[in-house]
Amino acid sequence: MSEQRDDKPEIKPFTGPAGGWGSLRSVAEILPRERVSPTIVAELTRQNKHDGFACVSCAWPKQYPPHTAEFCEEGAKATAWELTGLRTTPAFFREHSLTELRGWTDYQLEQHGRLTDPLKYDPETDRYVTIPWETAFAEIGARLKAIDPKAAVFYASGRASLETSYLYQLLARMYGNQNLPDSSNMCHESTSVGLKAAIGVPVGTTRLDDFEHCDAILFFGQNVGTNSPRMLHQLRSARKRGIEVITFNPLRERGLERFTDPQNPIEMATGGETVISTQYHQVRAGGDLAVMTGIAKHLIEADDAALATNGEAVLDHGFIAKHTHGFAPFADKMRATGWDEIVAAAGLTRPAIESAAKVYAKAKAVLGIYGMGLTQHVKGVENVRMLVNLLLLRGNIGRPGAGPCPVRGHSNVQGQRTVGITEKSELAPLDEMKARYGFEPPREKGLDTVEACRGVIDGSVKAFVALGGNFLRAVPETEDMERGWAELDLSVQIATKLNRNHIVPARGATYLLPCLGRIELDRQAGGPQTVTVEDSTSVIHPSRGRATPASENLRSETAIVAGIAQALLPPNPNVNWQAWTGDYALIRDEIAAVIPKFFKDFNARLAEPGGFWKGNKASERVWETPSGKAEFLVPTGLDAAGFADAEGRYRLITVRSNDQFNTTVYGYDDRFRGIKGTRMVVLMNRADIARAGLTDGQIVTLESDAGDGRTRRVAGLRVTTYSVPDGCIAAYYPECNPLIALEHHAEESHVPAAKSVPVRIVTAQAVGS
Ligand SMILES: Nc1nc2c(c(=O)[nH]1)N[C@H]1C(S)=C(S)[C@@H](COP(=O)(O)OP(=O)(O)OC[C@H]3O[C@@H](n4cnc5c(=O)[nH]c(N)nc54)[C@H](O)[C@@H]3O)O[C@H]1N2
Ligand SMILES: Nc1nc2c(c(=O)[nH]1)N[C@H]1C(S)=C(S)[C@@H](COP(=O)(O)OP(=O)(O)OC[C@H]3O[C@@H](n4cnc5c(=O)[nH]c(N)nc54)[C@H](O)[C@@H]3O)O[C@H]1N2
Ligand SMILES: [Mo]
Repeated sequence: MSEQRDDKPEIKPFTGPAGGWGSLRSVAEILPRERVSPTIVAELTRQNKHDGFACVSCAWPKQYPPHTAEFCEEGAKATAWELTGLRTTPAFFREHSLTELRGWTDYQLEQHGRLTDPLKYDPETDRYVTIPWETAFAEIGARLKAIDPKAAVFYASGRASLETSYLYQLLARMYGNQNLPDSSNMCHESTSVGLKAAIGVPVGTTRLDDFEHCDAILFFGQNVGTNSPRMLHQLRSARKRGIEVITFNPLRERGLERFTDPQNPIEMATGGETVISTQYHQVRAGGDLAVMTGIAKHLIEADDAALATNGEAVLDHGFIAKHTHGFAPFADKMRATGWDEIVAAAGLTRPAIESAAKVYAKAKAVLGIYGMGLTQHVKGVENVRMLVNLLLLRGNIGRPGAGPCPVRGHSNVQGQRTVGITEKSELAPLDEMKARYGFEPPREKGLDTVEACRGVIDGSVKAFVALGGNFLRAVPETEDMERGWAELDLSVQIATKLNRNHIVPARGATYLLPCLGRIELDRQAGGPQTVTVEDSTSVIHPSRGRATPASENLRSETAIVAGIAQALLPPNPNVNWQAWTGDYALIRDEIAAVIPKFFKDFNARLAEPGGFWKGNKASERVWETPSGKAEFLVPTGLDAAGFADAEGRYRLITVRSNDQFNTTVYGYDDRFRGIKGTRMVVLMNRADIARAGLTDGQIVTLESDAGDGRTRRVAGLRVTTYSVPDGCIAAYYPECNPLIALEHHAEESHVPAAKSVPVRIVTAQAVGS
């Protein structure tokens, strides 16, 4: 049922709610599929508990006190995926060459389970062969020493703990670069750049209990039912209080419509469900700038009218005067922008936009929740800033129930930035590290993801170390990237499962180093270890793994990073990799000393139930911006897509299914969208299908329309009728990444613009001719 059968998929609208029995069935199916033993199922009850482990799926905060089962369908899948009984052993690699494996799907590659032994690619036999850990470290150290440190990249995928991440950035900087891109560069970097400039902090200001105090939520471009399902509990309780949830999303996403709580016996028994969105607006891809302009215009003009007649003000003038800068030019721009332009760019009617504005104008405390639908556009940073503009108009930052709430992706992606995994000097504690360790940290800006890709393609990047992830599959410009990758001197992949990145070897040497997952017991010289992660709301949690490791030959991520460091760096009396690996509490002491602002008394604070909050100045209305105030931004336009419409050109939205975690494909069942057995679909509305002369079920090819003369194609996609706005189509990530031009990314933040990719549809005959 969740098997792949592209030629005979089952596609029919899903009529159930998010959650409910479908969610429990889905969990029940994945456990046997992954051969997870019954004793391991018990681990699920420890998920997201204070003495348990932090879920390895998304970064949504954990409720305290927790539910009996503080996990969701997706979290259970992620746990099962990590604790699988299946193994990808050295024998597997004796049987399969890399050439053969390159013909496999992403799903098949990960399906053989956990990696068990350190491996090195042998070009003679085109196979991975085992290598002792110490030999691997020594060879990696020697290769890195032989190149200019500026030509090496240290990527992190967002899952590794604060302890490992701190060591990782120290390793890169002591070696001589800050080429430290992480998955955040493909994700919420638009948030980090936009919020920092607007309100002085690079993260959201809201916390879990704000859901209890808000009286409206603006929900932009985040697919809660699939990507952060535990938030449905907070949304459900907020809805039970009668608050309004106004959603903007081109696709009708089930989790944003209706939810049945699988942990509520009465709802489960009676088929009861909660309507999540009270208004659902299917905005055009990239149309949010226009929507938000419309809302702001409505508010400002209503306020102008009220003031002219001595009525009640609509804007919070006290807040604007005391706390913000740049209001006047912003308001003028909103007044001057015409409704015709707004309606055309948003793809929504004026009454629809005004109905949202009216709710916002009355609400006393409003949360602005958002995800990739805002950040992954050419104007992704402007999208984020425009949402802040809206919040500032009514003082909706720094009071209970109000503020921006970016929903982060990987479970520790925000935390990795907090402890210095960043290519930007101003965000890393360089002076503190210099003083403590006595070395000169590089100050030159490092490479972000887009710049690292450029370097791989043009040959200036020679070595690539990856702390998790599937970089080659996650980034745009697949074809050039794979070609460039094959020319590298060195590829080091620290991973739990085999993926596409691992089977594209470097010309020099390729190492595949298998690590412990977070759910597994991490025993070091000093005994069993605890690690920490930071969630989307800046709360830091301990996580203790207990499950038996997938193989005796695994090492912890911390130990692997330290192993590379010891082989590469000259001894330094202040940096004791060996002792730190033996006892992670010592690493936390280092973090506390170097970043006291957030981590003072780090070890002691791990005992705080529910985790500890690292604090957030903007939430106290202290604005760490150059003006000392929160900044309004005048948007430069109304369309976030960054390209004009043209005959035959579509805006392709790349999305995740309910059966995947990023490039990891758990199965072929996107339950909420009613698509089973295939991921090779292109979702399109009925009128567009007819206008293009296509039929539902027809197989087509998508072709990039980036206007740079390059041919980029993905073939074999099934036209599937779906509710999306005119001119917008949707298809799955990562299958469609070969269509995205590297230079099609967000201005300022460099996040690849994966939510509005210019493409054309060509039929099989046309491609062949
Ligand atoms: N199960 C599961 N959980 C995950 C992940 C996973 O793959 N699987 N990935 C994790 C990661 S790393 C991340 S970053 C998050 C991602 O979580 P999300 O932020 O939800 O990201 P996407 O799935 O890419 O979906 C974005 C949503 O934006 C909508 N959208 C697209 N374009 C636009 C637009 O122009 N405007 C508006 N308003 N909406 C738009 C899409 O229809 C979709 O509903 O989830 C994390 N959690
Ligand atoms: N077209 C398009 N492209 C996108 C996106 C999109 O929406 N559309 N989204 C972007 C986003 S938001 C993100 S975050 C990136 C994701 O990019 P990445 O973070 O690079 O990719 P993942 O798929 O999360 O990485 C999966 C791999 O991580 C490894 N892994 C899993 N657990 C562990 C662990 O505990 N330790 C270690 N060391 N390795 C582990 C496994 O080998 C697994 O195969 O993709 C981006 N790319
Ligand atoms: Mo992400």
